[in-house]
Amino acid sequence: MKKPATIGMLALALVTGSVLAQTMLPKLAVKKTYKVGFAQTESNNPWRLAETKSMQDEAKKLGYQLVYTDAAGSTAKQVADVRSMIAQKVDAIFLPPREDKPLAPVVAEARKAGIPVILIDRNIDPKLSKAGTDYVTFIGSNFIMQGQRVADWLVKNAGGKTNIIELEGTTGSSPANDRKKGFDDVIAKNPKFKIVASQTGDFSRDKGRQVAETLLQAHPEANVIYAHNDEMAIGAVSALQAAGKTPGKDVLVLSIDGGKEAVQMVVDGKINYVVESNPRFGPVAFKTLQDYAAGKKFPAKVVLSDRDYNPENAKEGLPGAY
Ligand code: GYE
Repeated sequence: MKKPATIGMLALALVTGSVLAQTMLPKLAVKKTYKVGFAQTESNNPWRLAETKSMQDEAKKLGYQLVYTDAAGSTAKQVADVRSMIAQKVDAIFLPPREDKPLAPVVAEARKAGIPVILIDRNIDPKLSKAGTDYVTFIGSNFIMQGQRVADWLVKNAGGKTNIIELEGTTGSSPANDRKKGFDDVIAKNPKFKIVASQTGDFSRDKGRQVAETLLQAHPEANVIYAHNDEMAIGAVSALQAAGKTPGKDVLVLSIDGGKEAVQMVVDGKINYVVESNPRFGPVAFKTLQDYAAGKKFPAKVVLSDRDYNPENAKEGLPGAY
């Protein structure tokens, strides 16, 4: 009688154990210092550089070791970078998933290796990875709201300009998906406005310029350009100038990010409206890590608030832009 019961209990314990292992986040010990990974996506724009600097500054301030990698715009490299951090047994990983699906498997691998992951700046497809189970939390902006804010501004201030070219961010990235959804949904409710073309410029200045050039030729009626980030908006400004059009006047230019160069262009009247996306993650990211170690529970998202820049406030806001 005793024997089967023991085996039964053991089997139950094993099953329960493995279920728990599948559903619980790894613990993080409270320590004086940590070795933490930060797997950056790329470093080709001021937003990324500001984010990296903020993370490095905070790690330095706290006396933590930061294992920093740069995926140079390759999602496959970012996957490999996270794997190498797991192999190096870092205490925790800060991850901005370049695309929202391909990073899900390595987030699970980190958890299985006992390493908590905190997502920063970009999110993962919620069907593939869950906050509180696969990773601790997502810290970042509400991208849908950013897109809505740009569209709301346009609806109020268009002055009859209603034919929109949309320059999308990196395909499959959460900010590109959500900035499109937020904007397009508001536009769909305002039948005077029309998105005449929408294409990716990969969040890059040069691609943004090239795509804007092509789309402006194909759609000479376009008089609004909505870019999912500053870099593509700055590229679009060049494309407009090359086409003999005055950016900000003949064609309204709208963007998201709020870097110094773009805010200066709002001051100069070349860009009309910018919603900020705050890249200064260092303090909030490391505070989250410490609070997590101390046992605090987190919501699925820690949402940062973003300001905006328009012709009335841009000059005053310029010194605070990154
Ligand atoms: O807008 C863009 C960057 O993920 C929120 O990525 C970030 C975006 C930001 O390359 O400029």
